[in-house]
Amino acid sequence: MNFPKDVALDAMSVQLLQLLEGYDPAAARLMAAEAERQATTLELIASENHVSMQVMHAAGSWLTNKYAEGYPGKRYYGGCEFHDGIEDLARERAKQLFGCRFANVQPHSGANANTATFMAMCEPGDTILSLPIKSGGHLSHGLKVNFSGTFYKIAEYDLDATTELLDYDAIATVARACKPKMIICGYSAYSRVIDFARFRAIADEVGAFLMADIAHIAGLVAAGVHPSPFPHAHVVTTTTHKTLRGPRGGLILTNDEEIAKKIDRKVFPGTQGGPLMHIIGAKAIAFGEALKPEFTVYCQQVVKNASALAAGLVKRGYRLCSGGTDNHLMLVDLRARDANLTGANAEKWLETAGIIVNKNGIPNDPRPPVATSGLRLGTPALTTRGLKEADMELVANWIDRVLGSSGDAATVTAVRAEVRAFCLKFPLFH
Ligand code: DSN
Repeated sequence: MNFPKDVALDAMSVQLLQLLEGYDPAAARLMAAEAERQATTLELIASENHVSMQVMHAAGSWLTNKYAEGYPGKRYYGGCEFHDGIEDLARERAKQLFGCRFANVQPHSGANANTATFMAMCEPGDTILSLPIKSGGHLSHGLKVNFSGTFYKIAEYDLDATTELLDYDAIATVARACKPKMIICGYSAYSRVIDFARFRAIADEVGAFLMADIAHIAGLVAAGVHPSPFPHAHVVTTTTHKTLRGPRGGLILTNDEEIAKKIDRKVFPGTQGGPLMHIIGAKAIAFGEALKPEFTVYCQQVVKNASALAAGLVKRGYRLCSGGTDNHLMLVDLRARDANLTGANAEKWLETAGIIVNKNGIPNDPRPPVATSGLRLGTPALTTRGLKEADMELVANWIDRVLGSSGDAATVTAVRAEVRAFCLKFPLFH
């Protein structure tokens, strides 16, 4: 395998590539290239992270071989003894992590968790109140082309047009008018603290359920760095692979026994068949990691790094939506730096320089989603690698050199070399 000598790989990954080299060279080449890409680029996509070696290899283990439809103690297949143990371990750790009574660890993804939750809490045609995707919501919260917007009547609240913050009085007004069956809070591109207690007060006033989708901030919530949706939300959904730093997957939590029973039925057999037991095994290990004191320190550093990166960008003339960040991400309005700069160009130029980001619409963005005026940047992955506040100044500087030069080829090449050398000082596993 022609793997670059200066990129460190853990022993099991080396073995895997060696196993594949003669067996399936096409797959081996692509997997090696991806390992190198991750090791030599700066990952600033707010919804991504680098899992530990243990979580990564558990996700590729013999647990993948089993059908375990049903739940621990009530399976539709024989041979599930140890799978029951694994799923129980994941459930118990999830409950401990979020301080709640019930956990379903089977959703294959966050969108699947939301599908099962919608089906458990509402009937088709019921009204659901949520923030639209264009303002930082999520497609599974009611986008027309998604199941949520197809089978439910979606009412929307929006951010305040001036402050770009949640306006709880305005949300209450919309809720009184549309009388939803369920209100959704929790977002994909909102950089401020969410007041779950206030949302619950609004839900109670109009007789609605409150669903909190904490996919982005789950790690911060588990670590106590962002307020918890419990005891306010009736149901909490999340992914497990963002700030929580687990394998790709979903999770549903609640304190209510009746809701928990409905959720279980709607995950299986309602919307899924056999659970991905290798992923549930990896979730158990990741939740165990998140219960350790080091994880709290990690999440605190994620937030400190986001503040430092935000300051570095503001200093260089960028505008941050809502004026800043309280969590792991920021939404950058590029037009303040250069009126012609689009998110699409910024994403492309930065990728060539080894800085991985995603274009993102900003509130009331005049440009279409394929262009956008913004970038969404997050610090979970960089913090996993060990970067600290001082490093954020370097990152802001690299970003600005690339964007300030409008993607000039010589500048991008120079930054790419610097980023690669820098990344090699921060191996993915340490
Ligand atoms: N696509 C995810 C994100 O990037 O935020 C949400 O599902």
